[in-house]
Amino acid sequence: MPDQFDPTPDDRFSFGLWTVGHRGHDPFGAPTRPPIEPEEITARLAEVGAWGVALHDEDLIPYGAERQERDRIVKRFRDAVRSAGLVVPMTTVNLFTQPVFRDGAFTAADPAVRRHALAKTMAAIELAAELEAPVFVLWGGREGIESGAARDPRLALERYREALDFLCEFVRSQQLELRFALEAKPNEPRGHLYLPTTGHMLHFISTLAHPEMVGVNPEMAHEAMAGLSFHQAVGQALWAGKLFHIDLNAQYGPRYDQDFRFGAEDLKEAFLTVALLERAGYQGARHFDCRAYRSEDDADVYASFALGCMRNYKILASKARVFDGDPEFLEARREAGAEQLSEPTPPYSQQEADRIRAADHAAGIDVGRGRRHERADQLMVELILGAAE
Ligand code: GCO
Ligand code: MN
Ligand code: MN
Repeated sequence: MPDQFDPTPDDRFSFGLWTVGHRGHDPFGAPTRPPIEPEEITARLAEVGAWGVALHDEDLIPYGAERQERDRIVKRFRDAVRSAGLVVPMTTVNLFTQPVFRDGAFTAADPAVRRHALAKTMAAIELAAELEAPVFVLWGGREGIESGAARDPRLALERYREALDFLCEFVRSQQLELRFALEAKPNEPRGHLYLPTTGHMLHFISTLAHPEMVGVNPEMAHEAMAGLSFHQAVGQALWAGKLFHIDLNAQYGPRYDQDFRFGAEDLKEAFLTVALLERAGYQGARHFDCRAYRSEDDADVYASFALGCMRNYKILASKARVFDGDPEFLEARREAGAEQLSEPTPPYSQQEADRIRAADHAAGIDVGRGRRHERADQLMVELILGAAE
């Protein structure tokens, strides 16, 4: 039965072709779902209330396709997107599947591989422009090592930086509005990836020639693989004005990248993420980078998995409105210091420094008083569990 949690295009939910299109294969097993065309994925996404469809170049165009065939494929897909009433909020380039990228792409030791990676990315940027995608994600799946014996990380990072600078100049030369969003992951498929967390990415961006063109695409599963809190990574990205895109999904602790349905694990972290995005007025795509369990068929993929991601977001968003608006919650959070933290510290001046040093601030602090985080957290948990509405 449809209800207020069923998605509409106004919610700006998007899925990658590679997510709902995933056929259930894994390193140990063959596909469990039959092949499906991008056009059918697009139509089915529209049916369940999604707003956008994202893609890698190779989700649509086979590697090495001739120009004519490529143009035909792109036209057919554009028509399908248009007739489904969807948009393409993000595209990306696959720099990890082909054997040529076995030792990296932008950070490959072999300069010819690095040039090939740039050429493939420039072609993918042209595709982004044709599909009117405003954001281009770069996820460095092969940018890393298993053994550091023959790699100085400083050199690899320098090559990485040069690639980004090159690509920013390319986008400027084409007078495109496109912005880049860098996606961190600690490992998988390489043993160690360069720039393994969103925090690493944020610093890296500050070294670029055009930092204003580059932001981040944090993924929930990837921060969890590193044992980190996703909403804190998202918070730092928002604080830096760099949340250009987001990959929502779920992950059970530090293990292989599970890419589960949003809300399938760690509901508290999912809630804190949604509350933060909604409070911050995040305007970008709410993108799900996840895949249905291998055990499922395509009916489950749309009716339970895709719809589930979107419904879970909306259910959590409605709870976040209570969390940020209901007097009982506001009072509990105030008691735990939420308002105190919003009071700024005065900027440095000689007088201010003297004043601060002259007073005995510690004397006024009741060190015996608890900070009431237990109560704020318990209330939040009751809200998530549905006991406090
Ligand atoms: C993964 C990554 C990818 C990227 C995608 C877009 O773990 O495999 O999250 O799904 O998000 O390649 O760049
Ligand atoms: Mn992932
Ligand atoms: Mn991702």
